[in-house]
Parts: sequence; C-alpha cells; structure tokens
Amino acid sequence: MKNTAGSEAAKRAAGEAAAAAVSDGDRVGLGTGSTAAHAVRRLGERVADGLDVEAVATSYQSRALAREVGVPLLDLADVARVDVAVDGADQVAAGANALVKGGGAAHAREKVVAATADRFLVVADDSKLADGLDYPVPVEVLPDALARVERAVVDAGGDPTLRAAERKDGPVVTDNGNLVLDCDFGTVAEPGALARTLSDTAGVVEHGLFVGLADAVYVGDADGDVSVR
Ligand code: ABF
Repeated sequence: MKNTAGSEAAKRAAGEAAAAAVSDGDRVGLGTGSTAAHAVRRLGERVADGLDVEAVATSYQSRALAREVGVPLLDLADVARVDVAVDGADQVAAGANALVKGGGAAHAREKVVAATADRFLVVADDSKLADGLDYPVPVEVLPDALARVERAVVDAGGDPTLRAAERKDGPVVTDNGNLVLDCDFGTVAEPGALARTLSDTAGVVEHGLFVGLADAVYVGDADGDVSVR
C-alpha cells in the first residue's frame, strides 16, 4: 500500500524540480507514483519545448503516462544504463541513504532503473521523511515461494501481510506476475543488513529497501518549496 499522506503542491514541487535537472541528450528513467508523475509531466512539457531525451519506464503506469505526454520511450530490456532516473518513495530515512519503495508494487523495475542510473533522484513530499525507516517493506515474491518467504520474514523479525488488490478479490499481482508481502519490521535499525537478508532469501524477487542508491532527494513542502538533500 502506498504512503499517500502528502500534499499535491509538495509532490508537484519536488517532481518538477527534479525534472529540471534533466539535460538535453539524457537517457532518463521514469519512476512510478503520483510524485514521479509530476516529473514525467514536466518532462513532457520540456520535450514539447525541444528537449531531446529518451526514457525507460519503471511500470505500465509510467509507460502510459510517458506516451500520453510525449516523452520518447525505449525498451528497458535494451538499456544498460541511464544518465538520470527520477522516482518516488514511500519513506525516506532522514540523513541516511535509505528508502522504502514499492507501495505501487513496481519496485523490481524501479530498482533496476535506479541501479543503472548515473544519477538517481528521489522525489518526495515532506510527509515521507522519517528519522528511521518504519514503513512496511514491500517484498515481491514468487507465488510458489509464498509460505517459505513468509516464514523467512518472520524469522527476520517481520510481520508479513499479503497485499490485497484494491478493486477485486484476491491478492495484488505485479507486472511480473508475482505477489507482494508488506512486511512490518518496526523501525529498521540496519537497513543495509535487512536488505541483504531479504535479497538472500530464495523466492524473493525484489524488496523495497533502496539502500545507498539515491544521489539526491528532492523534498517538497505544502508551500511548494523544495529542499535537495
Ligand atoms: C513508486 O511510487 C513506489 O516505489 C513508491 O512506493 C510510490 C510513491 O508514490 P507517491 O509518489 O504517489 O507517494 O515510486
């Protein structure tokens, strides 16, 4: 489930500020979620004004928006690196390079794009900032490994909940055909260690701890001001 508490003015300010950091000729990673959508829309305006970029999308949602606003797309499978990626987050640990992402169940592709970007710019409203990460960590799971991964999450001190679909009965199924466990670990003292534990768990396709990947975090507030940290 996504952390949707923040104001639209704050999201827009953060997204548009990050879009301004994209340069002519850049290959761009387009993130998912309402904050990243502001960056994509602003990029579309800049493309209409002559900006020459090519982009890869992190989800069906961001691909559809890119097409709608006229940002030229490449197939992510053909792209080994991007100059800059812009994406949202569900929670940002203030002062640490650690995020929780995956409220939109797109974190597997989002992490691929973030990891291949020379610059990974996170965009968030100020409600996403926290002293320590305590937002439930999304874990994408092979369906046949569900019970095993649930047990591994419990053994690691977490409380896993299978993410239910909002508009129909049954669980959320990701773009990759997998399930999502939202795992409450309380306040995560060592995000890097937990990230390694989850990555080492057979059946885990990807998890939503992004540690050491962000090059900058654009934080918007309700007044439309942006701080970059
Ligand atoms: C995606 O969108 C997810 O990784 C993240 O959980 C979510 C943030 O959504 P929003 O910007 O709408 O709060 O980036």
